[in-house]
Amino acid sequence: SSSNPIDTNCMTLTRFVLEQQKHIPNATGELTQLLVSIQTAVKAISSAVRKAGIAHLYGIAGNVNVQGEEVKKLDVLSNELFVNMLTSSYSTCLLVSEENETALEVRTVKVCPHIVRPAVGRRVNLCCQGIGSHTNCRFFFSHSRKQTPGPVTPNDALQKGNEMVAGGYALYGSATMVVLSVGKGQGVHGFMLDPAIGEFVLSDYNIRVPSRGKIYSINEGYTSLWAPAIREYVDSKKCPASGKPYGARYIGSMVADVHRTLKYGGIFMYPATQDAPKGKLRLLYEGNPMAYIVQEAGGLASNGEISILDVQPTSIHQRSPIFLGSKEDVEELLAVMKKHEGK
Ligand code: P6P
Repeated sequence: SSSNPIDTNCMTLTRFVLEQQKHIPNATGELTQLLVSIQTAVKAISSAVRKAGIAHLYGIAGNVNVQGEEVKKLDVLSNELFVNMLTSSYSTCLLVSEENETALEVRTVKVCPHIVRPAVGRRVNLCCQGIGSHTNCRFFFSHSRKQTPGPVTPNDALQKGNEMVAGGYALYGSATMVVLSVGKGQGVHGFMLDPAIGEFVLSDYNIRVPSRGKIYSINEGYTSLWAPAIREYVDSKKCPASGKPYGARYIGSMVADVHRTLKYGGIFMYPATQDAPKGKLRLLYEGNPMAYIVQEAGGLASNGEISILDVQPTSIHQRSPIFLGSKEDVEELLAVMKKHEGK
């Protein structure tokens, strides 16, 4: 960085997206407008997360979300923030959020093309991790354009991940980061929040997933519930016939686990289990944004049979098994799953 006390030419997220807009035919600036409103919500949540303990934002809000899980205060706050910021951005017509059983139709002056599924920090287990950071708050978004004529309906949200025009996530770790891609071929880039100027500044240009990693990430507490193929694959990482074993890392926050996988490689897995035949993670607002990012960064994301982005959604809160990360690691797992097919 320059010797000046401040960077007089810093590349902010807004400036970066505006510049990328030049390469996108008939860009209208609505996506940029949307991202500005998303940034405002992420900054406000970052501030709330950092003082959650003092502001007594911990604890149970007393209500439950569509999954029947207790929702903590910060989740309610962050959901309200995103809904309000996105609604007032006049650049989206439909919102799907885990906190709302049905899709929220945004009645704006004009029907805007963007459909945003902000999956805000649902289960914000605000435990102060070893390094005093909060890793479970996350927000990710997947934007797609309205494909049907006429007024918006909840079914407009049921689009394949391949229809997305942008996707990304925010991670409130030791720093607050936004990682996103604004279109196929546009690459994946990371921006770190600089509290001094309240801007997200480019910190990781063109993130690429290594073709193979040395880490597997799965909740081994459920080993007894896995299908034989998953068990065989994980065992082969722990006790390989040759070569060194993989390391194990599992934070229990999808954004934190996927962010590590994106940066350092390896594989993140949330398989179907006996008691969750479709797995636990939601296709529309967890699987799709993460698959979009990982694939744009050169990795793979599969449901065990096809690419996550090719799955045709049938309901806004549906779940899907998810296997994503380094191309060679995911291909190796899929080969083991194929071997077990029809057994
Ligand atoms: P498990 C967090 O509760 C979450 O929705 C994801 O962020 C995370 O990957 C997963 O659930 C963890 O689930 O069953 O391993 O605790």
